[in-house]
Amino acid sequence: MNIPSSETLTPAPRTSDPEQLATEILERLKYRIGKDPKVAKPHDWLTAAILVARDRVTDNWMDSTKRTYAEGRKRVYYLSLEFLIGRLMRDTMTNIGIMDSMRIALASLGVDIDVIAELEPDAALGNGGLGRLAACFMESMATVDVPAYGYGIRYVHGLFRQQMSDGWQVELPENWLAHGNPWEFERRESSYEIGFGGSVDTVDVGDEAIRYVWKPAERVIATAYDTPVAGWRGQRVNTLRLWTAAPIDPILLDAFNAGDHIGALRESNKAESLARVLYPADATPAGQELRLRQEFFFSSASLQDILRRHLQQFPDFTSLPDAVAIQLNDTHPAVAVAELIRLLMDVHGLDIEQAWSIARATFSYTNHTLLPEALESWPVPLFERLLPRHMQIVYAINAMILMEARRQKTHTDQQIRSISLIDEGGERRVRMGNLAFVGSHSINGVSALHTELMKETVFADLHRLYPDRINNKTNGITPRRWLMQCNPGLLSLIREAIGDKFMDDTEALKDLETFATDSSFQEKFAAVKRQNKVRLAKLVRERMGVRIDPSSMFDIQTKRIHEYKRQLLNIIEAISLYDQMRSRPELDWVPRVKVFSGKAAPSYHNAKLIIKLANDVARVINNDPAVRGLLKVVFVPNYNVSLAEVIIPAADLSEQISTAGMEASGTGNMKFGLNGALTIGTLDGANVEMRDHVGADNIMIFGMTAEEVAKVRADTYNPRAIIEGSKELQQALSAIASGVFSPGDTGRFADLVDGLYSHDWFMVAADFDAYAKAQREVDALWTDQPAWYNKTILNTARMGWFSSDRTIRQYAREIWRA
Ligand code: B1N
Repeated sequence: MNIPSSETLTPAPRTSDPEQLATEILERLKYRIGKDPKVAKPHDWLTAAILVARDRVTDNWMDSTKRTYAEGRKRVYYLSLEFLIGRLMRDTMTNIGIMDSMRIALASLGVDIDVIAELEPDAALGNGGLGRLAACFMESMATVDVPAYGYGIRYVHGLFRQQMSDGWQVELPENWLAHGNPWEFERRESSYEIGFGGSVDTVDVGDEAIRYVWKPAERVIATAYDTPVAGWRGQRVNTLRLWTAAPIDPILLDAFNAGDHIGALRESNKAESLARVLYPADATPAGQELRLRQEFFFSSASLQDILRRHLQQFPDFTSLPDAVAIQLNDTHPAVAVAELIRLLMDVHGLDIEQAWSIARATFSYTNHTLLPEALESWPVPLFERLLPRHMQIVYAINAMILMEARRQKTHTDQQIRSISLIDEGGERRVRMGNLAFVGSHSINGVSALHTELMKETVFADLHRLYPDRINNKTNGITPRRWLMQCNPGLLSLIREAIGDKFMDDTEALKDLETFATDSSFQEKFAAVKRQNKVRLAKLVRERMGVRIDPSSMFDIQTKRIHEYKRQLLNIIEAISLYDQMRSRPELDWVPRVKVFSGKAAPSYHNAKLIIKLANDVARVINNDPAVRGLLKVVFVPNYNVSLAEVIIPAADLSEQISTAGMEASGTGNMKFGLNGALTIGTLDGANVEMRDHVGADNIMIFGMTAEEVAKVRADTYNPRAIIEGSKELQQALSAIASGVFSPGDTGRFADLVDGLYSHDWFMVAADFDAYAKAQREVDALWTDQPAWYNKTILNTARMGWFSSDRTIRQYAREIWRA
């Protein structure tokens, strides 16, 4: 029998006229979902529409894979514990160019695409910027034609849903797979065994050589699920491969038959717990055993998959670094360094020198934070118990590195200690950052400032030993999702003004510069902004019952809640403004709405208290007639990718106010700027480069520099003296402490207020006056609307460089050589 190739199964190039699409939708509805249109529910229509899009993507997906083989292209593997992809329907349909036809096709069947689009779950397999970056990178790698696989975990429950209960954050489980996932393909054949625990044996293999054999005590099976990721214009489609965990024996029948029904499922539960839930930690410590298990689980499965694919094409692994680049997204997959060496040595028979040099030439590592509490390290006893063979390998690598450092004679004992893979101060711990560093040929930071600080702080001594390895790759965002899809009004306006070139080359947005002072363009730009604000106001009223006025300035801070991001600074400034509005009602106050949104790590006490404070302050200010509606505060619950898509286009002012030196890059800052918001911010992370691109006149920078922060910290900072020297700040703090916002519970915010007086680690007091002054300058600018729009249009025009296409091209050229 002749087996048809997949080509002969591919229908002639499909047209995407609405009639054809409508026919396909009805086909999917009938044969894949088993429904007649008369009884189909909105979810069925959603699934049918997605299946039509997925089939079209699949044609290009297979072509892309074949092309990668045929052209002998290098493959890039992006290992990340998080992919915060959000909804995929609009993204995919836009990228393959069928969005408009789909709208018409569905309408002809009586279905509103915007209604069913809202039903698609928001895949929240990530916490914040790091996970969202991975998602933007996946889309950009497909767009700029880099053959790439994203590897991660298919969490059954993504990031928790946030609800407010009397202003406190409550976490509820998220269930994105409740209606199934029409995007993914299960790949039963891509399954691998993953071991934990046990012991290490040695076997004599002759010639005085020995081989190590790890005998794990526990084993689980990792199985792949693939989601196609289509780039802009749909030519390349890459793969997001997420692993799920299953037991080898789904049920222990002996135990079951002996009546132990729970015990019979214990192994099964333990295995499945690996892929059960995402750790809700964003730059906060997540150091439990299950986390290390997750890290090893997905690293090992991914490497086994990579090595198997390599051997299908090449005779051995000497060619691995030429054929493969593996990017470690932070230290979460750093154990892969030891696992690759184990696989090459123990399974494939290489010696340690060969394995080590192949590993280093293959891996590269991105650091995303300098916060000491977020730098991963594992207690040696835990690491050794779970991964005994990897512990040996870590010691072996460490010996090589420390010897190299000693030979160079440039490092003091203290410096040698800081290079070590083992932290010997107190309980011994494996330092995952050092492991990732020494196992990689490239170590990059995510903004220019962050990269310089990496060289000066956490990795100073490793940098002296390997001065050519640290490099910068400033983050970016995909302009498809974060401009073209989330802001259709602005998209049309820009196309009308400068044509479509920017849709393929975001930096062509520069052509808008000439319109920045054009009053008729300014009016249209303002009208688009207003429409977006009306949309947000509607959402706020529906979800929260609060009315906000679209003609007010929308002043927005959305991101994870973290002390270093200083939502507290923003709230205190709101309180101070409230004080002043009441005491000087005769002044021309600029109407403002302060919008907050973001989740706190469930175990992060102060972050949760900040959410409560925002809500308590909102209640008091919003209900005080003396304010006359000139100031409103809202905390919008459950920030996620789809909510961001509504909030960001509606911002007039973007708050990027972290303590200088602490935000590695930020990416929300870029999204707001691109969508025509003015930024008020510190010289931190990528804000510094945003100032360089948009021009210092078009961004409101305030506060201490990273250098000043470090200096003030070293010189015994005295926040109490600063607070006592600032009337506004002192008043705001005493309002909080005296229970103005927590009547009957004056102690509620003591941890926050006392923290400011006693240490103020994040320098809220030190920057307060500068921040308040900058806010009044923002007010003044607002009263001159042509000047305001001149600046915000220039922001949109000059933010093109922050496209993740640019970032990916830099990774491809300078790190991956792909
Ligand atoms: O990564 C983003 C940056 O833009 C942000 O500035 C940075 O804060 C963020 C442990 C993290 N750094 N570290 C994390 C996330 C989860 C976790 O479990 C750390 N996230 C960042 C993209 O570069």
